[in-house]
Amino acid sequence: MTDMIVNLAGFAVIGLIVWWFWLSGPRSQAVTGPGRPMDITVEDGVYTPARIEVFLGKPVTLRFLRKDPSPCAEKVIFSDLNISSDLPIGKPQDITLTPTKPGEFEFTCQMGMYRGVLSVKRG
Ligand SMILES: [Cu+2]
Repeated sequence: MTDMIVNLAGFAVIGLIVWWFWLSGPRSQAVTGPGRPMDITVEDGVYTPARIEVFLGKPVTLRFLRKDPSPCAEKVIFSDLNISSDLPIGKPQDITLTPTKPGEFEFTCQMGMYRGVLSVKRG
């Protein structure tokens, strides 16, 4: 009986981990447009916010603030948009772009551990 409870607890933990990493989606979201830069913190393996909504044809500035000193975080790459940039530690790095096609564009560190999504909407 005790074994079964332990097993069930184990499955519950596994389920929670699966949900957290693969199914819960980005844990923060922000919308931005022309004007003010959008701050994105790079820390503890996550971009915050990890999902950024922008509008087609409207220039935006994404301001990356890297707090993670590990080499993992040293670059941000928008592979679909042919944009990449080095991120200095503790110093904001701006990336300005104008979305030219709608859709969802992933941005990652060079190893793909940090992950974020740029969602381009028609507007
Ligand atoms: Cu990495």
